[in-house]
Amino acid sequence: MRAWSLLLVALLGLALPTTALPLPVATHSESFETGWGPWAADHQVQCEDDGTCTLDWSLERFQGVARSGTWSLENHINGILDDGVVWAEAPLLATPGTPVPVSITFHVLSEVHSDVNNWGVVAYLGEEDPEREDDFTVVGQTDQGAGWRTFCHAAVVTPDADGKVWAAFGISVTWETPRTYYLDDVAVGIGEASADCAEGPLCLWVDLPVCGVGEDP
Ligand SMILES: [Ca+2]
Ligand SMILES: [Ca+2]
Repeated sequence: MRAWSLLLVALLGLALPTTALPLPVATHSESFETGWGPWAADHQVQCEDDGTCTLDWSLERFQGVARSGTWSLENHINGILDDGVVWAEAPLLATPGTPVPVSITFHVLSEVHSDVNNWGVVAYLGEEDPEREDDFTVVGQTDQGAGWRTFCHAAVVTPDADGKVWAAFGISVTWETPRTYYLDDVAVGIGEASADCAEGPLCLWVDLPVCGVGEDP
């Protein structure tokens, strides 16, 4: 290339406005068929902070109830304390210090439709490891119908110096009873809010215990 051509290219480059390219979308999906992937269990109950109680809870992979495949997460909480949140959390990676839209979509199985005794479905997206109930957003309620229901949440997150974006989803005690729910098919989109979240939570009514199209009760 001649020298004048190189100069022209350089001048054009200087003259053209710089347009920020859209960030690539990275989707992290997990169905818990072979393990936890990047996810881990965590919980919080207020009275554990002062040593006056211990929350009776578990969050474990479970085979036999699933929205897809045969495995899901079984979330059990004894709500006798009338308090407590149990969740799965994952540290994911994005560009350090650059604000990025993030979305999370997941599914919770309610075995019955009930107008009372509904528990909170919660989610978190942020730059810090979620440790407390206050970190979470209530994105819906359980037992709005029998079957798997889709829940989602979206936020703009500024990853920390290591590029970490934390995502979490779980169940929050509302009534003083033991309760078990199943959670499956979580997807976190980094770089773009998902269409599901843009449109709000969707319902998918299914036959139990494995996903299939069913009747809206
Ligand atoms: Ca699964
Ligand atoms: Ca945590």
